[in-house]
Amino acid sequence: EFGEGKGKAERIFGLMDVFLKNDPISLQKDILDHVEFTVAKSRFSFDDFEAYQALAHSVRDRLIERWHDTQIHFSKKDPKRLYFLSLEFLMGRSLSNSVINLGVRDQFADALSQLGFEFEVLAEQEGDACLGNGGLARLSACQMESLATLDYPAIGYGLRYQYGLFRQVILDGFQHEQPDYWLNFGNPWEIARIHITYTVKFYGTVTDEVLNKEKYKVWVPGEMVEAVAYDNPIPGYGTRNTIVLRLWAAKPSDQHNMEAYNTGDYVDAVVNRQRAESISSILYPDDRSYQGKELQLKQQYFFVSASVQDIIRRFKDAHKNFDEFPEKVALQLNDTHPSLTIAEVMRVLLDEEHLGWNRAWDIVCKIFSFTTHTVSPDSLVKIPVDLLGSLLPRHLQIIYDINFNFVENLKKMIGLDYDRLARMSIVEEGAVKNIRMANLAIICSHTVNGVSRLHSELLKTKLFKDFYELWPHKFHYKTNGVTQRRWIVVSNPSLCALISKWLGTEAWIRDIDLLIGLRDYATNSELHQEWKMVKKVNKIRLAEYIEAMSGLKVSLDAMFDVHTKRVHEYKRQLLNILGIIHRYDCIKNMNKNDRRKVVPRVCIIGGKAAPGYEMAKKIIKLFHVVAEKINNDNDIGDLLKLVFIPDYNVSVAELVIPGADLSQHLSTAGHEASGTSSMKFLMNGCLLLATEDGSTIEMIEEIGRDNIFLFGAAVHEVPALRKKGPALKVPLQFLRVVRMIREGHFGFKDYFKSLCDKIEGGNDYFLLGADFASYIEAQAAADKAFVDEERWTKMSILCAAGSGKFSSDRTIQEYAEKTWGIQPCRCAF
Ligand code: GLG
Repeated sequence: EFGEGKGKAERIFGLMDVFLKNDPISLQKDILDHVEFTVAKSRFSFDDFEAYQALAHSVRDRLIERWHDTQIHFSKKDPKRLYFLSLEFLMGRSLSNSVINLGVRDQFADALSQLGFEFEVLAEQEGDACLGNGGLARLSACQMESLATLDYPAIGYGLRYQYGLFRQVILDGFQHEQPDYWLNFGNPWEIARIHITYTVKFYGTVTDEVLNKEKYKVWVPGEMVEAVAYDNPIPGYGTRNTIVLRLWAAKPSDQHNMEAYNTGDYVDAVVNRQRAESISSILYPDDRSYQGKELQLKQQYFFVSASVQDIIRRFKDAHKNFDEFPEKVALQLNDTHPSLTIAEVMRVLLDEEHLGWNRAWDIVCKIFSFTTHTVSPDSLVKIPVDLLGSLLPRHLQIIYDINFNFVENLKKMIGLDYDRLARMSIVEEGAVKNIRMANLAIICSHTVNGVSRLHSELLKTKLFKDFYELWPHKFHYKTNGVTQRRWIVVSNPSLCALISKWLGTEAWIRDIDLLIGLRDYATNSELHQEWKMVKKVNKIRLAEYIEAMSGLKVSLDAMFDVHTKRVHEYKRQLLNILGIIHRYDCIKNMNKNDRRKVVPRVCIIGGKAAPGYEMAKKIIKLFHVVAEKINNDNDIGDLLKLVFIPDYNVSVAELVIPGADLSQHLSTAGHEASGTSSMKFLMNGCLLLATEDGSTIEMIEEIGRDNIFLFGAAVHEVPALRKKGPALKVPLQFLRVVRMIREGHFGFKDYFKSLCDKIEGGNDYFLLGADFASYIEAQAAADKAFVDEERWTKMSILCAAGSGKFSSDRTIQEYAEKTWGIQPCRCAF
């Protein structure tokens, strides 16, 4: 339908090709057009960055085309849609992933080479989109890609932060944070939808109004801000379906404070207006903790309100009333951050759609599902009642009403058990009254998912025990997964080609279970040779990066031992460092003969510490001082080299993971809800050294105990070990390495005192001392396996072969079938 009758449609079709063409000449023409007209450079003179921009725009054209087709198809079919709400998405780079998923990687590479450019070189020009902190945020990105690939009708919603996660700079071994103003050079991967805007209200008062003899609440806001949509297309692999991640940016509202202009305070009024934009300006850099700042709450509500308006607008475009809402809408809350969505949907249905409490509540109970990513009560969002009441007065009323009904019902079910009632109430009493967003989410969601089997057990027996006992049917888990498109096809092209060759098909890229077929060749010597070659190529790539970054030359014969993730006490990077000191100490005390038997290692650590997290920052500094000492010790040479990779992010991970021989996952058992980097390492045939925590337990089942180096206390042993306090026996080697730090062997004696105090004398909450001996043993076992090349290669093949379960395709399919009730809706072009 083109509005002006058929003639116009025909004219348009006559003017343009139905689809963009992907032959080399058409691609070159497109790229050059973008050089000239988008980048505004002469097509006779442009550099790599400009070429990248033009290339990105040519790819974007193809994304837009498919996305339009997908939209039209979805509108026609009107399927139930999934709305995935998350405050964090760690997308990384888009170019390589897009061309692979569009199936035009080789065509673009050919077209570019004829123009004198290399695809790989241009791809390196792209910066990362770091709109998230760590695992949770990257998981959202992987899941969006799987949703597209599996043809599910889904939309992601989030915030378009102007400053992504800080850039980590290391000066003298200390972490410094620099702002990541990532939009400086524009972002070709987003489409600004300046006509899709919604007004978001804050502050103000609630009044009563009567309409047709019914009483309604009316919220008169004190501040209004505009939300503008920025769409980021996400193409599926092996399908035309392209879905969208819609990120909201805050802009000043025109309705804002007209008064100020009229009173002549023009300059002040404009400056004030500008402040509205700060809502979407910055991503909070704290992993697993909630700051409770007003701006953070504003961010949450801003993104929630805009998304809900968008969802309801889309629904109303196709439906006359709300009867079908639960059959057409599934809302996924990614952690507690978007929980306000519940109160917002209630508010809209009550105050704007006038459905009445019972009908609104009935709808709300059918549409929400909630996934929690934590095991720790401290990570659950709590909002002080005073703050919520001032910023969102109507929402506080609604939450109180939901809570009143809930507690009244609960009393009927469990009696007057006041302790339990207090624990389960949405309102936390105390010196500061708080709203517990997790309780709100559990009460109003039909399903509460954990992110691994162990995590779900811990939710049921600890964190949400009271709720589990009340509603066992609500509690489920979907073990996390990662997308093999990014984590093998994009990041490890040589392995990708090798797997396809041996399986005789590329079908595993969509159907990961086929990887299991590699098991048949686990002892095949020809595959072994090729497998080792692939690892070598990736190690060379990583070694070159290390040298370019730090000047350090590392030996390719050494075991590349990698420990990359956010720096946290529970993730125990400190245990790794203590293990390294122990190794160093042992080598120092060996005679020449024994030194010859040492397996050379390159120990690589990377990861950011939250800016206010003192202890994590000390751990980073400790690694650097230890590295300084060891790397400059002539006795040691290539036997042990330490490398810190600064500013670890998605694109760096794509380089590091394929080049790793061994990777470490050391969380104290019971602290890592799932862990997802381990899945990426596993897919790339990297062996794991790990505790029995999070999803590792399920990995053991898939690859077998013999193919992983396990150590440390199991979850059920942890409480008893903690209870022992100072009486806990720790090995002498442990005491010795801690003493070396304490006594200033690596310098900075005073600075590390508090760190040493934290792991000695009964203060060792994360049980480094208790797990030390078994950690050292597991490391020795890894050394032993590494020198037996044949065994190591077989283990490596079996790791990749057994990694199929950890694809986000599997996770998403489970969510779609069991939690969201959505069906694939494949665009049929
Ligand atoms: C969390 C958890 C991880 C988990 C990830 C994705 O700490 O264990 O793998 O979410 O579910 N904050 C996180 O990154």
